[in-house]
Amino acid sequence: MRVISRICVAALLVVMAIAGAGAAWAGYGQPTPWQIGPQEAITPVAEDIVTFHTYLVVVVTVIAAFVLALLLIVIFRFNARANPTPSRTTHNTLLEVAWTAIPVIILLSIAIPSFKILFFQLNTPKADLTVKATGKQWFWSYSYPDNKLEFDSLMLKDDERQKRVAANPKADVPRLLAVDNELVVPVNKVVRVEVTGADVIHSWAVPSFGVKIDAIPGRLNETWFKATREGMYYGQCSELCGRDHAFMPIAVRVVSEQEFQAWLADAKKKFASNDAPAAVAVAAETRKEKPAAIAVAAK
Ligand SMILES: [Cu+2]
Repeated sequence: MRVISRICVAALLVVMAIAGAGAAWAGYGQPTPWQIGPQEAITPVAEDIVTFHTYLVVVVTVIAAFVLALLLIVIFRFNARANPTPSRTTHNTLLEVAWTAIPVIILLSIAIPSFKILFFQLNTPKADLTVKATGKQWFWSYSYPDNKLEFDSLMLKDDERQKRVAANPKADVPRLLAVDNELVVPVNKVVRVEVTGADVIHSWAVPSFGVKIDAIPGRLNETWFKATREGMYYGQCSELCGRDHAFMPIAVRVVSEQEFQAWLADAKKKFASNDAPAAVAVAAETRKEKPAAIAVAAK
């Protein structure tokens, strides 16, 4: 028994060291080299998920160490050479009750916090802002329904990233993650995210927010987050959706309330002027086509 408890304690210490180091190496808003833990949590939901994850790592490590210890004892103490005349003992009521009850208790200790986090994730509190993310092959469209604002968010190609760095050497444009138009949200505000797909199933996921939800055509899914720290947070489409699945990143910029209002005013002008010429051109095109149609009908 002493051997078993020693192995368990040693395993626990290793896990705690790894979990601690994992937190130190964890990426801030994006993955980092040698990162082994989850990305840094910046929403209440993500914090709960990371804590639960650490707890699970401890549980599985202790169980694995315990089973390994039992196996080693059986291999070395009870092999044919060390133990030539085996005991014929069968049934031990206390042991049988214990090996039924203890796993049940372990499973309950996992299930209860797990369901708590699920309900926390799924019940959207009163939202300060609603945004809608639509997954398309292969980019995201974002809209702010209360502000009549809509735009597309496409991954920056390598030459576009180089151009941005040339213009501003401090620009942080991580490969395969940086986009042309980020989703911008205010800090410390509850943001409701409505998620849908325009063609096939995509998935809107941001690890630092603890958010991952499928974008399904014909269905409006809902999730929420409350980012407690300003910064850039990246995610990727997390449902295999076709050829460029790997190239439709999600970039969310969390800013102060004033910065958000300023961005909103700018964005309304920027994206409105983008749409207007197209609408005018389509209208003109329609007008041009009419005489032709009439001509055909006359023939
Ligand atoms: Cu996708």
